[in-house]
Amino acid sequence: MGSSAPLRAITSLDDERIYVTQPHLPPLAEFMPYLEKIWNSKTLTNGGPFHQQLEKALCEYLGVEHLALFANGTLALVTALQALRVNGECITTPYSFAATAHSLLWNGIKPVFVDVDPDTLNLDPEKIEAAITPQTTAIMPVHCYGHPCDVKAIQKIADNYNLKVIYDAAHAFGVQTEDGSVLKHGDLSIVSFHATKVFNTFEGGAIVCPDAKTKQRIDHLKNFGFVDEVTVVAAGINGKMSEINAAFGLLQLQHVDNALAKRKAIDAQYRELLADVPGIRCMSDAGEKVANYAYFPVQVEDNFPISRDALYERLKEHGIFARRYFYPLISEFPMYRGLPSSDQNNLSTAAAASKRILCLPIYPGLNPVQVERIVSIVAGIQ
Ligand code: T4K
Repeated sequence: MGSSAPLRAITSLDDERIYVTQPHLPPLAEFMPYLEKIWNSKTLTNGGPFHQQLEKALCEYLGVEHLALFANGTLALVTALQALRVNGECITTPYSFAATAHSLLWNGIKPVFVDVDPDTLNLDPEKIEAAITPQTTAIMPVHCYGHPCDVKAIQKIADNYNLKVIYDAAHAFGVQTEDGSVLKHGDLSIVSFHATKVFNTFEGGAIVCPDAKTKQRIDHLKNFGFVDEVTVVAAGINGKMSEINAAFGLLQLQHVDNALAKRKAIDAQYRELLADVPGIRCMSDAGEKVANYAYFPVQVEDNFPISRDALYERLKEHGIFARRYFYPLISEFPMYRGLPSSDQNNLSTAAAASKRILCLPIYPGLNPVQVERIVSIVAGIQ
């Protein structure tokens, strides 16, 4: 112990720290019966009973036909690309989390970045066509912050050029448009159940697929390519969700509507309180019928007294840890910087957004007094 650093003093600031998100957790006692079942059965993974039950329950809850659970959303993305045999080039957005483009590199696919729409910050369909080459085989849009992409326009382009569409719907759990679940669009959609997401299984994710045959192929791919004890049909990976995560997901599903309602109330409170703050613009929704309030992004405009980064720092001084999702752009990371499509001139809307957007804390446990406190700090800046 002698040479270790002194314990950090516990200050009143520590007590009041507010992070961009905090996972929703049900009462621990409610999870115990699930754990007992796992302990008794000794079935820990490889598609056990909780895994099967959660797949079924999520299909019903989300209003989709088929779904394959994964250990996380990134493995789901990597596997979705394999399932559709995507190769060559894939058009995607630079305004996302690193995992979106990384899943392409893991498959030896070249990402081609296309700019985003200024209102939704989703891939701009009007700019996709110009980026298509003979090597293009797919489009990977992101429903950023859970706001749906222009799915009709994207599908039209995909149909015209015979391209696959894989939606990175990591943020879009439970989101519905006029046609029902947003997860039904494209060839495949992937969702994330990471601790920071609206529905979490600690770590987790899923691929939503349109038919049983595709799900079967995905199930093989997430289990090393095994079809049976002696038959391996592809160089699959270990992407399976464990029984603990699946059991936890079943319990979480019982609480998710309540958690979403709390998010909705926080979103409404922010919008009301921020309406009169000059220079802070709340992002409008993108026409979803049912939103999930996964994030609360605001745009810090020129007439706000300080820059987005200065606001981020100022909030931090008050113990409020907002996040600059998504700064830097993926195209600015070293492994993508050299690509022709990473040229900032092609990505001016995404580049501007990455310098102006700040995601304020939103999670079911955030109370109205805390929201007021956050807004009063923002509003009080001269
Ligand atoms: N595609 C998109 C568009 C994505 O946004 C993501 C993930 C993926 C694909 C990949 O899905 P997964 O493979 O992750 O399933 C977080 C998450 O780690 C990541 O899942 C998420 N996107 C991304 C947008 O956000 P960080 O680096 O911001 O996480 P971190 O650890 O800084 O957490 C943020 C805050 O949340 C912390 O300040 C405190 C709180 N927190 C976090 C964790 C992990 C907790 O209170 N408890 C926790 O256990 O990336």
